[in-house]
Amino acid sequence: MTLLETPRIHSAHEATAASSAPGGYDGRAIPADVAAWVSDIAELAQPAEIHWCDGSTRERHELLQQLVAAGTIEQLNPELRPYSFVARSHEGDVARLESRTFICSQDEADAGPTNNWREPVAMRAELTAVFRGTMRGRTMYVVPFSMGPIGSPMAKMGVQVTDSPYVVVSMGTMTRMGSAALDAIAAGADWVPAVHSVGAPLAPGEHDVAWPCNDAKYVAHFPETREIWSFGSAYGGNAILAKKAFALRIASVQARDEGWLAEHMLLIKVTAPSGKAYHLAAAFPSACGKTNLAMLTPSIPGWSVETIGDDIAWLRIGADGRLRAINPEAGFFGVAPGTSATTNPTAIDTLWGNTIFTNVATTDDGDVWWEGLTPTPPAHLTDWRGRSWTPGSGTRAAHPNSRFTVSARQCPSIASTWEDPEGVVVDAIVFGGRRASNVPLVVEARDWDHGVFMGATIASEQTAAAEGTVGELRRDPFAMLPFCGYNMGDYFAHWLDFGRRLRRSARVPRVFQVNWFRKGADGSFLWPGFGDNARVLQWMVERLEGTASADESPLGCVPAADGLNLDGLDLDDDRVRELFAVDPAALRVEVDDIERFFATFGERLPAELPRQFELLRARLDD
Ligand code: GTP
Ligand code: SPV
Ligand code: MN
Repeated sequence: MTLLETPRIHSAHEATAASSAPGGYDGRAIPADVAAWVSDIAELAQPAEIHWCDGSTRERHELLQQLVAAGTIEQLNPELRPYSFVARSHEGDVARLESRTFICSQDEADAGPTNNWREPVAMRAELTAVFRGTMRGRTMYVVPFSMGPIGSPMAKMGVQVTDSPYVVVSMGTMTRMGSAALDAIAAGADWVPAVHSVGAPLAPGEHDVAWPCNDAKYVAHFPETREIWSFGSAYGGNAILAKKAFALRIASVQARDEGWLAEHMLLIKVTAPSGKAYHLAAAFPSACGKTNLAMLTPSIPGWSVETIGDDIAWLRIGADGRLRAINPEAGFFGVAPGTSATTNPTAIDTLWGNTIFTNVATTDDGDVWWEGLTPTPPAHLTDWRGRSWTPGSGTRAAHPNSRFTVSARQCPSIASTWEDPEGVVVDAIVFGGRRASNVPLVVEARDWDHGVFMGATIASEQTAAAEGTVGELRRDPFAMLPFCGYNMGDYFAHWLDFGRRLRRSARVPRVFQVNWFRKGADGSFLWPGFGDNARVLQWMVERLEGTASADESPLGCVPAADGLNLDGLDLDDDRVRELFAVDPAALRVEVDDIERFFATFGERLPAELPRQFELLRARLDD
């Protein structure tokens, strides 16, 4: 391979020689293995320059200025939305691409039936070809990051290289990014390498586009060597590789090997009127309500909910034998549409400033708008594509997967313990999905193994978070379908085994299943949702405390009559009945679907799941 130009490895310290900004690099601080890897990638991708990110606010400021100059982002009106920006992506780069997400394990069976497997040697050859020269004319940023508070025994390090400054600023919000992470690596921490390019090399003098990307896209994972290679997209989980690629796909493999869990879960602290606090971890598929539950403002007096995380949780059995969890992220990459002062006032407060919005609409006075922000849209907007938009045009002003990127520190409901290096004690685990029919508002599992069956059989209507047909029902076990880095059958076995280990410890968390999205015959949601979901949290807490009674249903335990606090809610008895209705005939169709789904795992399906399945079938036939 011939190099057009030998990349010059310079330090942030050098780059900002006039400043005495702390955290700059002085050659010595760069671990040799990181330097060697960076230089290998540079040789392949041939960037014009290399920039080692120190994570300083000055560096962030300079990158934002540069992104404005390049037209990638536009600054919003500082009086309405201080120090905030809107990005408009390429129209073909708006969501995660599951069909281009690959698990490249040596053995196809280790990727399992739910993943796209690619033979690793062939994939390496393919990736080498697409990455050759792909950063020409661009700067390659080296982005060291920590998932979890630096110094936490549960934290893990990574280094991403990327030629997208938009991705760098996103990583700066979503992770603990910069020299402190590199120092932890220099001190001996393991790190996961992640290579990212938008796949749009620039010829000398060529004018850049606002959102460079490539029609060919890859998000490839090598679980055995713990590597990530992503090409062609700058959007969300395709490009912010610390998030889904590392903290879920690679981390799930690490978790299997090391005896912990890496999950697509929010984490909250719920405090009852008695002052007693409980922690819940809840897994819902993409765009199914994690951020909203994480920031919930209870509609019932005396209860409070504090936020620890809104998308990913890492759970392990602590030294005290309790189940403990951290949020490995440092920010929120949240769904904009539907977020309003009524549905999620905490998110609205969080987004007051210092926020990057992507693919939302903008108002004529330089603020943001999306469907659901206000009951009626402003008379004129610029839509997510950058075109003039008026109500009644028949198009959406904001893209359905438009998002905000904001620091967790700005969230008024953030718990004081959210960065506790030991994690918080988890009292209950919740599984949910978006189900118009069949699935009741809330059900409690009979025990851990039944809870694993609930998690394994989650189905949900597809949302705009990934490509595909919105509304189509699919199995999304543990809300991890797009995020489990290994054979999902082995993952189920790992959960069952984790339960056996928990049973030997002090206390096994309770497991629940919820569905905020059941619809009535008229097609509207039966349950008001959002702040009223606190009523369901109350029932869960009372189950934990042993004060709420439950009735048996074929699916598990449901609130007894009057068990759910519906005070002040205008919900007639018929609706409540519909919310909890169990229709054996419809569920038998569902059971057949589960059977077909389980069959795809062959001998990798742990025996406990068919056993749970037969129990369910028998209960439905009773
Ligand atoms: P990812 O970031 O993709 O993982 O999504 P998420 O699970 O965090 O979903 P989020 O909380 O952002 O919600 C997605 C959409 O569902 C938004 O449009 C919300 O307004 C809507 N939503 C959330 N909670 C509820 C609820 O209780 N009821 C109803 N009807 N809609 C809800
Ligand atoms: C999801 O799709 O579950 C997300 C958004 O949280 S992304 O980071 O793009 O994966
Ligand atoms: Mn998510």
